[in-house]
Amino acid sequence: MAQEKWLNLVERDASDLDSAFRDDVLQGLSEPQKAVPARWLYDDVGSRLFEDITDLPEYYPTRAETEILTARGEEFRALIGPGRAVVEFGSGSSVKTPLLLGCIDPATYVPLDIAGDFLRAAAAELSAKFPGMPVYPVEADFMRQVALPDEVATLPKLGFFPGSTIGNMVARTAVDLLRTMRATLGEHSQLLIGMDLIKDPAVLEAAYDDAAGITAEFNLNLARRINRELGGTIPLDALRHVARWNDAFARIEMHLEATRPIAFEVARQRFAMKKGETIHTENSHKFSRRSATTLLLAGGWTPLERWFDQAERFSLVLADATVPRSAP
Ligand code: AVJ
Repeated sequence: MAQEKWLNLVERDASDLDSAFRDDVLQGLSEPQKAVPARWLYDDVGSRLFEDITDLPEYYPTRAETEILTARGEEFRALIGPGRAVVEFGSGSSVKTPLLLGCIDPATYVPLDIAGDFLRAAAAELSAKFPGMPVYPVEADFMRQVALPDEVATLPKLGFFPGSTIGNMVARTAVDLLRTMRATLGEHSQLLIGMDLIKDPAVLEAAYDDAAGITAEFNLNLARRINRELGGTIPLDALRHVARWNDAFARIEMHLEATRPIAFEVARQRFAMKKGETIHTENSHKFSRRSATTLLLAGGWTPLERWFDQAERFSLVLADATVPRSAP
């Protein structure tokens, strides 16, 4: 069946991922403020836990962004136009994607993700929803430039980066990523990007420390993954999930805090934590209208249009790879 051909998974650099995980963890645990890059939260278990987070009453970003995607289809259609290859960066379960694909009449869909099994399943499901539209899943780390499948080479691209995942990066890394996306997508491409907004810290902290404890599970899964995949001996019962608003940097930080002094090994290297010491596991930067614009411009993208949910908690920005010629 033709559809199956479209679903052949292209693996761009998955073989490097295991050693990259080990290197990041060993280096991160050796720093004075222990830290592990947030991308490693998203193995298959972590990706599934994140899906559960998106259903939580406290976690507003998914509902706010879905509200925008549902309400603004006509405007997307007018500004984006038909016939593009939609390239989604970190597609996960692709739940929001049909809302976009359904209104813009795209040529193909290219989901990129590092969680292979998850990607495969999501691509198959999406393909069934849009029979006749080829889907080319690519298992790749979207932080690096990706060689897109030959079949989409000549098509104009729309990058889709929902969820405010850009907020996981510090500004320097976010700018690198935006520039890398521009290189992946090529000239005349567009980018539709979700950017969460600065708001009451109490609302933000609740969104990242839910009453049901799902976000805590999601955070702890990283330690579990280190134990499983890197021969770790981290005592999970001695780690506590913490989410706090860092106002100076306009971001929510997730940490794993030691509730007693602990010692453990990862890949045969020894580490210790004092009581109260933390491993910093995620940043989720929040934006103002202006800081969002500045970041996009620095990354080589010119904002064309911006939409908000009714409560103005979240924004979706459509940007263009064409940078205007500078005034003086
Ligand atoms: C997947 C990056 C959008 O930062 O809001 C949710 C990840 N972490 N709860 C976010 C996350 C804890 C999420 N993003």
